[in-house]
Amino acid sequence: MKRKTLTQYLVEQQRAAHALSAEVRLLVEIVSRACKTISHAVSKGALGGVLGSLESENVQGEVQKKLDVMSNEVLLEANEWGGHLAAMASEEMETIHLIPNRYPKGEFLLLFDPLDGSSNIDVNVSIGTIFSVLRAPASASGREITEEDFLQPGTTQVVAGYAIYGPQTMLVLTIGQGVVAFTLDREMGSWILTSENIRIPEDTKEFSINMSNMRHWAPPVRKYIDECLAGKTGERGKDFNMRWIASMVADVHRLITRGGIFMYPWDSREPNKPGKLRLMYEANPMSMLVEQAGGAATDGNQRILDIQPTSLHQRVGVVLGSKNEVERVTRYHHEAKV
Ligand code: P6P
Repeated sequence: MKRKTLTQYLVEQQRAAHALSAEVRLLVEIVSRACKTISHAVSKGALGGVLGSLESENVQGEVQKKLDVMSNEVLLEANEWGGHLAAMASEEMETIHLIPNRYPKGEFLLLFDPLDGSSNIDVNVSIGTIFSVLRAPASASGREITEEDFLQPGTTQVVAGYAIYGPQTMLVLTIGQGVVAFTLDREMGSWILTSENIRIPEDTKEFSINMSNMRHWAPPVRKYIDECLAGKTGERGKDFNMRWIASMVADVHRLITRGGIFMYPWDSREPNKPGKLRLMYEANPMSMLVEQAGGAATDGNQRILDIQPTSLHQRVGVVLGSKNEVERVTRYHHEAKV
């Protein structure tokens, strides 16, 4: 049977009971087209003159890669004219990006990490684009959008997704009706539906964490990982495997595909920061995808999607993936507090 394209999937969702709005359908199609452009540039590597770093740093204080800036520009330019957005926010930009007055404005806010894992670009390891869609608050109608309008908990997300630029280029998406995945047919330039109703196994034998930070972890994280390392000889009674790609999109894609637990928890290197990863355009979209696929996502203590943001680029501890493992880590955090 002929496989569906992204367009057919979105048209069918629009017709279905949950009535995906025409603006959201347009938004997803435009973002997915921008991801095709980014995929094309990424795949050229050295041949495209896009590798290497710039002299500049982003708002996170990280050296910007040429592809970081290019990917950001691609997403901004693709989304400015459509009339579906009120404003955008990006890991690569300190302040929000308003839609120029020459274009109509819509009711949605788009947030993105244009190229996550960019430290892997120059060594040809999978990277990706993460995006999240919010509705502009009704109170914003008739006035200019402000950063505060973006500060909504992850439970208010309308759409979440990522593109992963790996051996295949894939788009993994949720509009709140489960998780689906599309594979890019480069010859036709079409996103082809290759996985529907993706479910994350509730148990796993695979954990994903940067072990070099072990001495900096809080006790509950150390306890959990020590038990995994003890394997059959310890109380877990089973051996675990470990993976760390240092590209959140790749590590999360693996657990969405076959189960696992991904952790970037608070550690004592920067005790005043809750974690390394960003809430609004990394943790929230990934948490929506994981929950929609039957997994769980907490900051160690509370559900990530319930966190009320206080600033656009705020960071958060992340523990997400197979439900039973995330619940174990979260339980250890709660026990440590009593
Ligand atoms: P570390 C990439 O820079 C990133 O933001 C995530 O994609 C990834 O999970 C994490 O940082 C890797 O961090 O400290 O292991 O290099």
